[in-house]
Amino acid sequence: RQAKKLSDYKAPEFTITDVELSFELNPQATKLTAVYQLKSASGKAGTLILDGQELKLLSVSLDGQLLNADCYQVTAEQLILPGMPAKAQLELNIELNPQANTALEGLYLSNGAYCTQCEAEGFRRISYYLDRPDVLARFTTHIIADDTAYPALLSNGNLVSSTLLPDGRRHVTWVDPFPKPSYLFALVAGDFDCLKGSYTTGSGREVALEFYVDKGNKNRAQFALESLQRAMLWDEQRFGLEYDLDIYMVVAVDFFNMGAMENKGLNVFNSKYVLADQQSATDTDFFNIESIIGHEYFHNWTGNRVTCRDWFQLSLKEGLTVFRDQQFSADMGSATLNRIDAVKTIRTAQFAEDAGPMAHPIRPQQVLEMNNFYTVTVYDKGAEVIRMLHTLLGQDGFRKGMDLYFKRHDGQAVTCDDFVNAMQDANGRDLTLFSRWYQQSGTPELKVHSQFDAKKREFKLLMQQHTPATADQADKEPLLLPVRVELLAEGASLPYLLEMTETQQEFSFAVSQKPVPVLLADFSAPVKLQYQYSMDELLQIARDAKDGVARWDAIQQLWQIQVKAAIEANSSGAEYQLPAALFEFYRQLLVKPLDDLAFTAELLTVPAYDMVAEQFDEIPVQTLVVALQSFQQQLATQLAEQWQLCYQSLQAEAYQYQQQQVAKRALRSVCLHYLAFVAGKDELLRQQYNSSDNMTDQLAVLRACRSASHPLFAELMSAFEQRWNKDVLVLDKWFSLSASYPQPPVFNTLEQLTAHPQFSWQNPNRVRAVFGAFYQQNPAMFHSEDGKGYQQLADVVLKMDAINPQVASRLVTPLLSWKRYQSARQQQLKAVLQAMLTRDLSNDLYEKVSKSLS
Ligand code: HT7
Ligand code: ZN
Repeated sequence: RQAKKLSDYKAPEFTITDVELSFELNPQATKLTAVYQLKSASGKAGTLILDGQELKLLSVSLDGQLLNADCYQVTAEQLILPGMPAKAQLELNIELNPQANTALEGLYLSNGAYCTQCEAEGFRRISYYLDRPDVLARFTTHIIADDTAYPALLSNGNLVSSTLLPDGRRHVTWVDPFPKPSYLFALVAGDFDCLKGSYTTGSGREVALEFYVDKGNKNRAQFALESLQRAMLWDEQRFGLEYDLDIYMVVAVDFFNMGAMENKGLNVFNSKYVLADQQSATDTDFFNIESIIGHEYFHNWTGNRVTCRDWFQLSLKEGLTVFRDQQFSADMGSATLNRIDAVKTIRTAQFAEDAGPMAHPIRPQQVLEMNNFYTVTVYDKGAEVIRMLHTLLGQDGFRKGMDLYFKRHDGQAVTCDDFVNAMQDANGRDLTLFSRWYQQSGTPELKVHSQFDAKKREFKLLMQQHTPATADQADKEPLLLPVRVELLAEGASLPYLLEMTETQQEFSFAVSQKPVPVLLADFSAPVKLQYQYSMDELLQIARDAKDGVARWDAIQQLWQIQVKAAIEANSSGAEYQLPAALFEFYRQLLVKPLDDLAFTAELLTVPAYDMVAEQFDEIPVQTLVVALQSFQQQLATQLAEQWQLCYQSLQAEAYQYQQQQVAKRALRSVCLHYLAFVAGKDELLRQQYNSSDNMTDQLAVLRACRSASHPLFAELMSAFEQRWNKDVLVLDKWFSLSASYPQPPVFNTLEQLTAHPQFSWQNPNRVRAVFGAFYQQNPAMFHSEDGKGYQQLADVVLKMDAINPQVASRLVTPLLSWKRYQSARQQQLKAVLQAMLTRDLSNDLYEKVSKSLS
């Protein structure tokens, strides 16, 4: 199997300027006629090589002449046409079988509706093509299908004609005036309900907004529509970017490999990121909908108008667009809480990726299967890199850079260097050193010491940076790190922005008293910080720092200290008791919550297993699980009265998705969580479950009961299943809760879940709901000592590989990091991976499994 390398990039020898596609839809035999206007870059004739996979080629014509089969060559992945003139019209006739397409790439069926997914390399499963992002063509799409069964026939751009044919079929034509790469092509055909709205752009143009959803779900799309309107306004106000077509359509489908897809003018969404109402969706679901609707909309400029030259540049559009959606969410709600969530993602999933066999820079250098590189590194670390530019240049400087980027590159396919150059040139600042972030993988460690000289009234920070070797790259160089610092002294906080450029550097500050340094405030760089804080200093930061992220982070560090102490106590057979100072801090927070109740809730939450685990080179699974459970039990028991009083002070009100209410529910849920660990709270739990008017509060009860392994769990879960049995999207929550029950019966439960009438191996949402939850939210059982959890997941991965390689390849991730565990687990993990490698694997799975064993 041949990996592709960034260093091998060559501009295409031929390009396609215009594409005309005509689809006659049929579940098993869709007919496609594809007509391309071809042009050679050199002006000379040559061999044209088109990408194609799993296609039935019926005929090929060149400039109107049918070609004999010996004039071209068809392989498993290419159509090779020698002697192609410098300018030509090529026509292909192809037959497709959407019904057999379980990989959900190319043209497939979702509950009877046709839809497409072309990013990254899915268009080649629709037609032979130059399926690479630097070939930009104008697309015209004709769709012919039965008018009764498929009243909605959609594609990119604007609808230019719609004709009912005598045989009862309809023929529609869509023209997209913006040249685009094939990965942005989309087609949808089905019988949907449509929620309509509109948006008037800053320059006064009216844009039709249309949301296509399963029948009966129109009301559940209202929030998504309003989110889109907010996103459109925000992008005009923040970046001066207006929408450019007359119509923006969103289609919600149940069968989908990822969250959503930004096809030009016709987004396709996983229905879970469109449909919501208070009965069926949680506050987090509403938040995610707004953020993902924003993300896909923002791609219209960062991704579609300016696209990627090649797939190694994926972070050009994804890192930047995640940064933009994070800024949008921060402006729509709490900036601090949004930032905390982003930090959690980096510290858990991204640092873990850096430490594992799939480590790669935000611009990968070598790829076997592109679908494997839609990663937390490319997306979220990519967004951190953009954020550092924003920190270094300031909001205005960043905006100047964005303006220049669009001025230079609108309508082009470009590289990450082009983006950094625009930032550099617009601000007159050399960003050569900064660019290293694009080439270097791994998590930098930032070690800091401090010195105070009372006589000189000088405080010094001595900083060292070091990036450990990663699986893909042995040698590392120093990076440009923006380090936000606050110095706390005499009740005041002084802010600084330091720029670290060397391996070692010293920074001096004139102060009269020894300050407590708040280091890496706002998590200003994606690094691991090491500084010896005392408990008292951390508590002071938690109380007095200006930056909310730093306050939260101080509590995280306090918990890390507790975890280490608990592990030490455990090794000498003792049970560790949390210190009085920590109870006192929590008691005060409960008696007098901060103005921001959501932030208070966040501070009162014991870090999750994966946050704590990431601090260890070798993860002591069972000790961590036991320690975290014991911490929650101790807090629950010691402060039982305070949890109860705080809970009672937060009376439920008629549900609205609105900031203050969301915050209040978050704090109530935290109180309820601890109360589930206290005896005698059955009535309270039952009461909240039965009386609440919304999914957030109901799910809080189920989650609390699950975490505390409370006897009520089974009873309430059964009620939930009965209530939501017909609504698969909601039932996914039940699947996840069932799979994350932290006790051994869960292995039987997993079997029962996959036999449930609503479970389907073909539907990624169902598979992820069960098995994603099992490995992400059930560390005790996933890592169970007999290796059963690993074997269970390995079996599922192999089964899925034959159905949907993208899903299989995402599911395998937790099995890859065998080096992070103690020897018995290492052996078990290695054994399942080695067994996998003896099978005939997809490229997706092969790339990951083989790397993990090499
Ligand atoms: N740009 C999209 C990435 C994507 C994708 C989406 C759905 C299914 C398969 C996919 N492969 C890649 C989504 C985004 O980042 O906005
Ligand atoms: Zn994206």
